[in-house]
Order: sequence, then C-alpha cells, then structure tokens
Amino acid sequence: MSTFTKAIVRKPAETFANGISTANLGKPNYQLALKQHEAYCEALIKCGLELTVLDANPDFPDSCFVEDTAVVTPEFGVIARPGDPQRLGEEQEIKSVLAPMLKLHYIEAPGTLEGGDIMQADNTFYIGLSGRTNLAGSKQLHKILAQYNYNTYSVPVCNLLHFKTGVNYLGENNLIMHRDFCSKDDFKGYNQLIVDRAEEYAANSLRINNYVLVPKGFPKTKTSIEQLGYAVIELDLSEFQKMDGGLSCLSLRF
Ligand code: CIR
Repeated sequence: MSTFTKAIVRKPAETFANGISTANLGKPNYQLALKQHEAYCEALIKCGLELTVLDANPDFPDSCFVEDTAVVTPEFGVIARPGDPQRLGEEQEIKSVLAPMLKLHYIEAPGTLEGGDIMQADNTFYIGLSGRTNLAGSKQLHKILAQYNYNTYSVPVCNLLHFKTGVNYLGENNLIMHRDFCSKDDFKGYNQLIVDRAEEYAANSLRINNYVLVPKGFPKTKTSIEQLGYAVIELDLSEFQKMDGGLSCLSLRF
C-alpha cells in the first residue's frame, strides 16, 4: 500500500445543495456539511498528510468531490474529464493546482473519466466503466499507466455511480465491497470483506497510511475492519451522502 504524504481538498460551496444527487435523502445542511468537512480534514492530518485546502467554488456545486477530477500518484497525475456535463470544467481548476506538484497527463475528448472510478491496489489500477467513465477514457488511462509499468484492468460498474461506490482496496490484499458487486469474480484473488446490505455506504471506506476512515453509523463494517487489524477513524458524512458522495471522493491523496 502506498504511503501518502499530501492531500488536496476543496471546501463545499454555498451552492452544494444544487449538485447532482440520486440519493433521495433530502437536501444537505450546508453548515453541517462544512463542519463534517473540517472533521474530515482533521482526520487526514491525523493520518500524516499535508493538506492543500482549496477555496469553495460556487460555480461547481459538486467541486468538493475533488477525487473525480484527477488520478494521482506521488510521481504523476492524470487530469480527468468528468462524464457529467454539470461537472465538466472542474478538472481545469485542479490542473492549475497540480501542475506545480506533479508531472501531468490528460484525458481527452471523446474520453470521459472520473477519479471515483479508478482504484489502485498496489501495482494495479482497476478502471471502472460507468456512466461517467467511458471506454475511450479508460483506454487513454491504460496507455498512460502502462508508461509507468502499472498493470491495468477495465471492469464494468453496474447500478452504481462510481466503481469505488462499491469496492475499495484497504491494503494487505483486503478489499471491502458490496455483496452484489457485479464484477466480484474479477477480484477472486483478494480477501473480500463483504459489507451488509444495510451498511453498503461503508464500502467506501478509505485506507490512508496507518488508519482506515469509515463513515459513522455502520457498526458491523467498523468492527469487521478492526478485526482485520486496522485502526479506524469514524467520520460523520451524512450531508455528503445526501449528494452521493463518500469518504474517498472528498480528497486527492498522493
Ligand atoms: C456527482 O454526482 O458527481 C456528485 N454528486 C457525487 C460525486 C461522488 N464522487 C465519488 O464517488 N467519487
């Protein structure tokens, strides 16, 4: 598992509630979202990361979900190309932030790709083909990652917003995933921690250095992760869940 030293986050904008959502959990409370975001930033610092906190950008209601705008490693970054027109343009903002830090590559039209569809497991990147990441975008990323000697696999994403909505790599060969995750068979070589149907949101738990961040309110999943030997930090993400966002989407880590 990579050791991360840095992260980029963006504060939620006042327009946050106008973002894209299919959750049917009601409108988010902006003040509470800001508080939850602050707690998230503190957790990243506890994990040992140096944070770049970007100002809120009201022109893009979903722009606090920075993970979708790029794929990053400590050596290089790939500027994504969001698959939803409402988010197209967010990647330009991130490009100027990452340019002084990393060598950059770019996903180009007709390719679309969002960081939430890309999962790194040691030397392998899995690229989820979703409503946001198309085959052209996936092929471009394959080519870029091959230059750095990473293995890459494209896998289908069914009935989920992003690939990492349903599966995440915790390190040490452990994957956490939905019971009905459609490409489960592609991951037979991993130890699969299957989350309870009632706790599926917690499949988006996030390993950072010596900790695993787990959304608050999913006790069975928290216990299962602890039983694997991980130190857990629980974070309340209720307001981000209302906008289809989870732990991984709120930062770029490298
Ligand atoms: C969207 O629909 O794009 C945002 N409302 C949520 C993005 C969540 N990002 C992620 O899971 N990586």
